Amino acid sequence: MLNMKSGHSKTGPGGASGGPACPVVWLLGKTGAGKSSLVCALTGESAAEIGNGFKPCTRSARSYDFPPEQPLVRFLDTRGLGESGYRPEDDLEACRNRSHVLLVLCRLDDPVQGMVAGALADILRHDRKMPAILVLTGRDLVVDPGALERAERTIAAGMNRAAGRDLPAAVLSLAPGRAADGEGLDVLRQLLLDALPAAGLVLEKTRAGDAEQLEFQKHKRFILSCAGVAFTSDVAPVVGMVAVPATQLKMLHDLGRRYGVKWDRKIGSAFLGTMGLGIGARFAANFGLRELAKLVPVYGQTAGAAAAGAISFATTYALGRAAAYFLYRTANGSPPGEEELRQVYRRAFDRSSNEAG
Ligand SMILES: Nc1nc2c(ncn2[C@@H]2O[C@H](COP(=O)(O)OP(=O)(O)O)[C@@H](O)[C@H]2O)c(=O)[nH]1
Ligand SMILES: [Mg+2]
Repeated sequence: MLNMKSGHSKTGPGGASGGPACPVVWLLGKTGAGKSSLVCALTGESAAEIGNGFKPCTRSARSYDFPPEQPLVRFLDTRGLGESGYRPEDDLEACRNRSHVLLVLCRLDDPVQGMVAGALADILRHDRKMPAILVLTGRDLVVDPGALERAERTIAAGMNRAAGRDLPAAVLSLAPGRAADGEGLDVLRQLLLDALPAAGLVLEKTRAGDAEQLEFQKHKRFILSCAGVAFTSDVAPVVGMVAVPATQLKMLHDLGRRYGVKWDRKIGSAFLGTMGLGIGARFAANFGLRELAKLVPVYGQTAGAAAAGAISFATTYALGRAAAYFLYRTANGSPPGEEELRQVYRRAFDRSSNEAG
């Protein structure tokens, strides 16, 4: 909660208060496994931009923030793994408590993966709950289908043994100079969305859709940045019942401006009323933080099953998505009905929450 006031993205990840202000994706793999290529493929940035954007964090670990101007996700790259003379302990120690999801990269034409398996076992021994995804690269480098299948099976078996569980896996080709492997990347994007929605929503492909959805794409990163503030302000043990509604209120005002609708009491109570929150004219007079706090009842229902930070992220994102929908339709003279708006909220909540069921 301490970083809630400074929580806006200007401080950026890894601000003075220590922890990064956005979700962290840890790339684990030998030099040459395709870590930098994968960051390019996921973000759409060029190799040069990625190369210049990496900042050192330990002797050989470094980080890349995306998007650079307003970071919504951080990649951690432990580089030297598998190089002779490299001792990974320091890097693993430094990265261990700062990451939210682990991507284990192995190139299919490289059968020597013992050091990666060892590091993976070590990381998961310290943090059983860390979600991990196996990323098998170099699909195009193993031409014989039988050999490809064997390589996939052998490497996956080794990593699953090291992890002590079956890791979800994506197989892809990151061949330089060629268009990124759409199919493999889509699988990986979906796995990321399942494991860590706060990162997956940033890295998913822009989806085709109707005019409302296209307009929403322009504001999605803004909403994600507000949700990311909620994500981190609630990592502290005490649920940020004040911090989150303050972020949400500011988000609604800013969204109004973005959609050309002044977010005043009238709009506020119309929105909340349509959300079925029963906040009518009686409350409109002092519409503010206390009323918004009521938007977080999901805590009560779900907090037992999920980290408060993840729930704050999901409620804030879903609230932003629903408000965007409401504002778009209101600006076009056809405000949505209660059922419709709640569906938009529910769907956004489900996508941004990884608590299945
Ligand atoms: N053909 C092909 N080359 C790859 C693939 N993955 C990585 N490479 C190549 O391997 C080299 C190392 O990749 P890089 O992304 O820098 O690996 P890093 O050291 O893990 O960051 C580069 O020349 C890449 O183009 C792949 O899936 N297919
Ligand atoms: Mg690299």
